[in-house]
Amino acid sequence: MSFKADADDSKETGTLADWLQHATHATILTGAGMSTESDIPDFRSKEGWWNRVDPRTVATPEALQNHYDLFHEFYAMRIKRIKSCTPHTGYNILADWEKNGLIQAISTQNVDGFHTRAGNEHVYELHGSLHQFRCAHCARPSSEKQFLNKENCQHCGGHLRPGVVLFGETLPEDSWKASLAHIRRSDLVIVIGTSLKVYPASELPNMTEGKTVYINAEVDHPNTRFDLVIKGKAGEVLQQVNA
Ligand code: BV8
Ligand code: ZN
Repeated sequence: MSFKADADDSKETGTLADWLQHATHATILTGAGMSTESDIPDFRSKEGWWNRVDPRTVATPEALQNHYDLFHEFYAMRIKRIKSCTPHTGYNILADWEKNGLIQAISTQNVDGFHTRAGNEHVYELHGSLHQFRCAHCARPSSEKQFLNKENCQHCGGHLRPGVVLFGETLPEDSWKASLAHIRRSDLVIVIGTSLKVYPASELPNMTEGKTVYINAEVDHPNTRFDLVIKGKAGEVLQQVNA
């Protein structure tokens, strides 16, 4: 059975509040839609990055290797953008939920580090982070300043890159394993602001026997995969669940 509701429909947010109170192990899975209310664009919406830039030209190992200028420009722009943004109220709510024992972990596809910044401690970054840097050649760590200045690696002269997972690269094993473990033992999984189009993170909601909830701004097809679907903006829905 699947319910559908708008953010202003308090029945559905009330159902989620009830499930949250009764869950013994709850895990959150977030995507780029969690950060649009903080003014960070997502990827696949009308205003998203992939409607302006072809991901193959900027977010693949081939781009890093063959078009470093474009690759560097794209990531430098995003890093600078994040600096002028801050986590919104929805982030603070998720941090409170963890402090109060209502949720146990957050797995995120986001690379902005906002969950940690908002105060969550059990955060698993499935697609890495825009706050870590390394040499693309020898893998030694470097700094944000070196990356933004477009310096080369001090050890081998290689190009520097942010610690994000590009298309075709494998996910960090520790984050993936921890996410799987949390989701497998969860009796409640809440998926927020993701199109679920990117493998293997897209498989995570299928790996629980617990209740599943989908909170997303666009819900265009009947979503039988979830026990509860709430159409709305992440920040607004979370505030209503908390009310
Ligand atoms: C892997 C870089 C094993 C980091 C990103 C065919 C060819 C080649 C590869 C593949 C293929 N088929 C499948 C693959 C695998 C590929 C994949 O899934 N591709 C898809 C797209 C077809 N996956 C991989 O390559 C992964 N690795 O599989 O390794 C392997 C290795 C070698 C060979 C085979 C297998 C690596 C995946 C990581 C990719 N990295 N970007 C960066 O620059 O950030 S992906 C990119 O998408 C982002 O990183 C992001 O994290 C990720 C997920 O996107 P979402 O977060 O879901 O964002 P999206 O915009 O899509 O959706 C946002 C939603 O929120 C929307 O629905 C919107 O309506 C909603 N929304 C907006 N605002 C709000 C809101 N909702 C609520 N409130 C709001 N306010
Ligand atoms: Zn190097």
